[in-house]
Amino acid sequence: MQFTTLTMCALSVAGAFAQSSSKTSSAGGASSTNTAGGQTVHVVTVGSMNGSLTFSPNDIQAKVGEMVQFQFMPANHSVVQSTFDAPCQPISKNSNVTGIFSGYMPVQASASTAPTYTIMVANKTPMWLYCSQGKHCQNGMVMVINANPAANASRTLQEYTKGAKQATANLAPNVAAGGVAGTNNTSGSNSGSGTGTGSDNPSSTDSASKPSNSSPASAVRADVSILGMGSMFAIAWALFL
Ligand SMILES: [Cu+2]
Repeated sequence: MQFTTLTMCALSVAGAFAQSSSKTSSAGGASSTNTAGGQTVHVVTVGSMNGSLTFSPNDIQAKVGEMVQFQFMPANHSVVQSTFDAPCQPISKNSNVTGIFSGYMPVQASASTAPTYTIMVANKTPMWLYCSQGKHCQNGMVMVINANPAANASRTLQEYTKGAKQATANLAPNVAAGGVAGTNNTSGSNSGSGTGTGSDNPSSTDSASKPSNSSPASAVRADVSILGMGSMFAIAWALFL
């Protein structure tokens, strides 16, 4: 599971029953699309079954109102938002933006489901993200949502990665914020709502490196009880499937 764009109805429980569903997957696992309604969810795999320190994909474009779901592989990663200029530090340290933080997501190597963390994209401002575990940020576990090379050619994922490499510390916020946690099975339940907020100046993109990984065990399906639909929606979804 590398890059998946899921489209699902997260607008109403009734919608889950009303909408048709389809799923396509490319043979190479490069991408797949689920549609069951109106909501697009971009899936990012955090880490990998082989232990690589990657977000995959690491450079995505998401429209306002779309969602990004992080799916966590072993062993223990996180997603934190920083400014472009201060990688490996929570954005709240360097701006008035709270930013997103998934919390740490420990996952056993034998796990058959992946914890998830889902945000809604609130605007087109680039969101610079890193993993706060160990030296993962310094070692390149970084990504960007909505890089904007047209607006600022010097702000690339490549440059952000360079900055991360030189960071003297890798810090995490105290509490999770900005998204909704769940699991990628259909029996999970959760509640709450979240909004991802960009807070940085426009930036550029680096599409040179798309880290590869494999997650053979994870026939991953996005948790549907995202963004506040709660357990009722999860149950509805399970029935619907
Ligand atoms: Cu990590």
